[in-house]
Amino acid sequence: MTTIKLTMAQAVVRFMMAQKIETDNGIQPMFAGVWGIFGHGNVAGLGEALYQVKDKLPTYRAHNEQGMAHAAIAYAKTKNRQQMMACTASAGPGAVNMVTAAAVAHVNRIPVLFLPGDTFATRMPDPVLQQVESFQDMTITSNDCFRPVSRFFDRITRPEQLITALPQAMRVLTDPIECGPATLALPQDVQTMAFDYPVSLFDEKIHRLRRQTPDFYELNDALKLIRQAKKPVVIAGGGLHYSSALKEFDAFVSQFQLPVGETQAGKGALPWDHKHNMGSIGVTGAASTNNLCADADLIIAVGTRLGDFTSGSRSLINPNAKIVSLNVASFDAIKHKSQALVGDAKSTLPLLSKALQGWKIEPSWIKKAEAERVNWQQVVDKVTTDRGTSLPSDAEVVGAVNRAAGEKDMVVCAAGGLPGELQKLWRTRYNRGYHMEYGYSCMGYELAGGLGAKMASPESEVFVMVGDGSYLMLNSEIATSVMLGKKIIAVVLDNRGFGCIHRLQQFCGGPGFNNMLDDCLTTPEGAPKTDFAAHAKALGANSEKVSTISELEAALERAKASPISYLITLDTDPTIVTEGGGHWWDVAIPEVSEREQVRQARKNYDAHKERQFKNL
Ligand SMILES: Cc1ncc(C[n+]2csc(CCOP(=O)(O)OP(=O)(O)O)c2C)c(N)n1
Ligand SMILES: [Mg+2]
Repeated sequence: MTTIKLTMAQAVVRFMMAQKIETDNGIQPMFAGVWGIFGHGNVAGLGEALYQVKDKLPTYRAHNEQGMAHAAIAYAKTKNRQQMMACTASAGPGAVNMVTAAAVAHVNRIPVLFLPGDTFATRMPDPVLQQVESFQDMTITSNDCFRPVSRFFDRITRPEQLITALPQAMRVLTDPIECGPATLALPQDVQTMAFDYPVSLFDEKIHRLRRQTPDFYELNDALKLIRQAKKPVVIAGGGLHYSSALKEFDAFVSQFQLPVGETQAGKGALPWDHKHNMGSIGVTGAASTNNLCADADLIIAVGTRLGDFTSGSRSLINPNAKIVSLNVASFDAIKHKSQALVGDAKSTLPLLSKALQGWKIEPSWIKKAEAERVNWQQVVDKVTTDRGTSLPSDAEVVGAVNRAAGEKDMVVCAAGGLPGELQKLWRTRYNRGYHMEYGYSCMGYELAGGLGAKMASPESEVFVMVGDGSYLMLNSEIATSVMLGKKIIAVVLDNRGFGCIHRLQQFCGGPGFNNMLDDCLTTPEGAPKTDFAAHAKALGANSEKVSTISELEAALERAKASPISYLITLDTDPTIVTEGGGHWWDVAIPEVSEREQVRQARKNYDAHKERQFKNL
């Protein structure tokens, strides 16, 4: 056997470079690059190894480990999981800064290879700087925090362990079902240890993303249910994108004239003006889709994990409706007592199209759906039109940004009031034009996510829509976007606080408390007015502040013309949300309280819980 003497870190890097993914777009390197913030836990080992290959596998320096991992997630999401990045951070705080992002990747099922440095396997210098030191278990390090939020975890305590660990990590990253973060914790001493690795370990490996066809009996059971239905609704989930099944999906819903509701992750599966696209579904759903769900006799859920926002906390879908859930993961397919149809969407939808030939749904249902769709578009037109007031609503800002966005442009968002407004109102023109992290809805994803999305889709103008709260939580990757020449356009909606949580608090019977800056403990002068434009300028971006929607429209044109990242900030009204559509969301209310408002809210809550109970 031919061998090559490499350090463990050199072997990790060499192995990564040998991995390729073959898709309809040809063969691509699996890893487009590595994000890294070095410290003593990775600078000498992995840092040295990455330097050697820097011309073939670029290393990108970020400013915050969570931010860089958000960028890696957004990159892989934009690439439909067909290409990805790795992230390395130093042992201790640098590594743990990535744990939240690992959870984001886990919930959203996005592949990221995490390579945190770890404490010495030999334990000779213990406690090394930044070692947490468990009193009762010497094997615990802070990297154990990655375990619950990784789809695969290993700690490489001997260099030869890579021979079995690396292929397993690649398996998870490329498996449509298990896909998510893979973490290899790399003790700093082991990174530098040499081993005679078999040369064959580094042979080019071409991965293909597995396409599962359905089980014969399960398919027949699903077909039986579908054929009986007269009033179906289809849910379009994120799995459609990852399966590259959009053509097949369009063919399926067009053939049978099926109304479609989009989840946050599924949005863009059909263009907004597609004849059968009813708009969004669920808590932040369009009235069109939600009205249909209340009356439907069958839901065909495709590639969705049926989260509470989609299902209206299990109270949206009429309890008599049957559910057929087509999903690559059996974990998701059996939810809500569904008839599971385990399979890849691209492989399975054509089988349904063929086997269902002759299936006719009620003509009045098709008419009703069309009327609902037209009505809903009128609501969207109305709320996204400039009212000419000095304090615009989020919806008006969404309208202005949407009008400024071109055919191939993208909006990126994650948390606050905006995800709801965007899901209802954003008119998605192309399939990757809507990038919402709403699995974990992690504040601080937006700006860093925008950077990753831009790196994956350089031809797109990337509009990051972000609230003042999320901006203040994590904004450092603006500097990275300027440094790398990866332009984003950030639009900051400053309503002076956590507007959506304030509204939720009031809905739950609470007083204004600790959400809006005016309701927080401050000095007598009050909370400072953050100058977001000056802040972004200080990080190297172009920026300006505007007051009205027409000023915003002009500023967006300047932003598009700017060669570097550009931030526009404006004050917005925290009280206005789009009233049309929407649905109840299960947020638990205290059973006893001294506040009458809370007692009232609880009554309302109990009534909804009854409805939810019927759907269990
Ligand atoms: C990391 C993180 N912390 C807390 C939350 C809970 N949370 C959701 S939205 C929100 C407020 C967001 O404020 P802002 O970005 O200004 O948006 P707005 O609600 O004003 O539209 C909070 C605290 C979260 N989603 N993520
Ligand atoms: Mg806010």
